[in-house]
Amino acid sequence: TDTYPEIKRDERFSHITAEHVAFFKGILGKESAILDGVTAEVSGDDMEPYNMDWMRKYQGHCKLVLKPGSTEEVSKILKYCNDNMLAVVPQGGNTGLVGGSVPVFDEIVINTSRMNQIRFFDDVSGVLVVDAGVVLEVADQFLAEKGYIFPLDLGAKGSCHIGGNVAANAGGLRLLRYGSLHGNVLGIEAVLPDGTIVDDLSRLRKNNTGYDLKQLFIGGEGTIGMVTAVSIHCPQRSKAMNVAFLGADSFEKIQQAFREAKIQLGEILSAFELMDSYSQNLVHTVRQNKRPLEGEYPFYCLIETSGSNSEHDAEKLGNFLEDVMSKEIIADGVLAENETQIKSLWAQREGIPECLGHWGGVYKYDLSIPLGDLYKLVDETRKRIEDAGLKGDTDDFPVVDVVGYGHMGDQNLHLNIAVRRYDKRVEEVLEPFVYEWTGKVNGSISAEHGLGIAKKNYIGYSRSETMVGLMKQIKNLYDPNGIMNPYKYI
Ligand code: FAD
Ligand code: 2HG
Ligand code: ZN
Repeated sequence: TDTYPEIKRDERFSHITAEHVAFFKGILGKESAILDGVTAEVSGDDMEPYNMDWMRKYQGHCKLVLKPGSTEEVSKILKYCNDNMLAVVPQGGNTGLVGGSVPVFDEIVINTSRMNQIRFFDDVSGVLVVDAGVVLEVADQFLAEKGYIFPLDLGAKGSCHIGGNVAANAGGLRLLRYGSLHGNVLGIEAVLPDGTIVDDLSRLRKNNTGYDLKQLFIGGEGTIGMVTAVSIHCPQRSKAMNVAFLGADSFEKIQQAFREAKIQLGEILSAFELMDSYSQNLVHTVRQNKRPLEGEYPFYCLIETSGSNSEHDAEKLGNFLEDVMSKEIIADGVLAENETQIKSLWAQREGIPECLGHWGGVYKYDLSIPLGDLYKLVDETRKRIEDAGLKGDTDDFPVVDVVGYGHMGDQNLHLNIAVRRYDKRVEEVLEPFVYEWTGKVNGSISAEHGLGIAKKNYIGYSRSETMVGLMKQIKNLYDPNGIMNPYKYI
């Protein structure tokens, strides 16, 4: 795991005592709502899911996990923490990829897993109101029964919480079609560190009554308050879904295919995902599965359409495939013929993050880059790693491979460096190089994962001093004692 020797525990924060624990027990009542390693013995294994991040890269030293069951409980907890200078980390499914969801030192984890009720759904407007701890996939299954879909989908859907998604402003696989949470979230209920309940749980699509303060919590990464419920506009679930998997000889050709997909598939296009051969080779090595296409190509893309008429959409996608192949934009392609094939084609893309972790660790860079330049960074990074003699097939080399994939339709590259172990030499080759490069092409050093602790020192590559200054003012206004998710980006 990565440690941050340069970060010191902030001694303004209190150390947790038996008296504090007794207060929390009084609020929460139930045994199952508190994991108390302060006054009792708790095994490292029991604490680990709350202290260790998904990548096993960032590890905190929390000794107390609180699982409130209601907004009122969150309010009492936060007020007490604020009055007693106890630092906290809001946590959902702990699937975040920037080290933001785990403590750095002994901050108290406030986990939303017990706040898991679906509060309201209107099947005319598609408005859904849920507690922050509802698992994304649970909400989506609930909506599926009503003919609706959650406007966000991502590989961690089985464990991430909607509050966590909103706090991270997750983008995911269908942003191209359904847009960002900044547009879909209609309202938020949140608790400020002083215990104030911010009831902005509007169910309206339009509400131009002053500053739109809920936006500060979307992507706020738990630094100004704790989201306790979310109201969200959900679109109709398309009856028909079709998927194609294509291989191309260059990134230039993938760009041409994207252009054609937008022209020819228009309103039914719901995803356009990029994968390079290196990412697909690693998936194949780990899973030993049959590849979707016979031949191997430097680049692949997955195209999904969602519409109301399966035959019509299949015909459109079939015609598109024929057209791009006849124009030699695409070298080969396959169309899924049934649900099982749709799932297995998606697995080639969604499975990448999990497969890359197979060797021990991954350096992850989640970047917005203007499309024309998007893949150049992967080539340059691979060359730097090779020139430094860090990549090889045996245990002597830390780096397994350098891969690029991502949400092509959103100009969002996932540059991942799969490693056998975390190694300072690798990090030094990558940082600040990747961030400098991204800054120079006017990209963003975080497209959708946030800043957390991983990018806390690099915000300046994407935001001006003035912008960072304004963010600090907001942080100080909402959280004057700094107890909310300290040591992270702000
Ligand atoms: P956590 O990881 O628990 O928390 C994330 C951040 O939000 C932390 O800073 C935490 O302190 C804060 N937070 C959590 N809950 C609250 C709350 N109630 N109030 C205030 N702050 C809170 N991201 C994408 O954008 N697109 C993807 O396609 C994508 N795919 C992924 C695939 C995999 C396999 C994995 C492991 C992750 C992926 N992610 C993706 C990362 C993504 O951010 C998370 O999966 C998800 O949005 C986080 O939800 P969570 O409940 O796990 O939040
Ligand atoms: C995805 O798109 C996620 O699969 C994860 O955002 C990306 O692991 C990553 O770098
Ligand atoms: Zn992503």
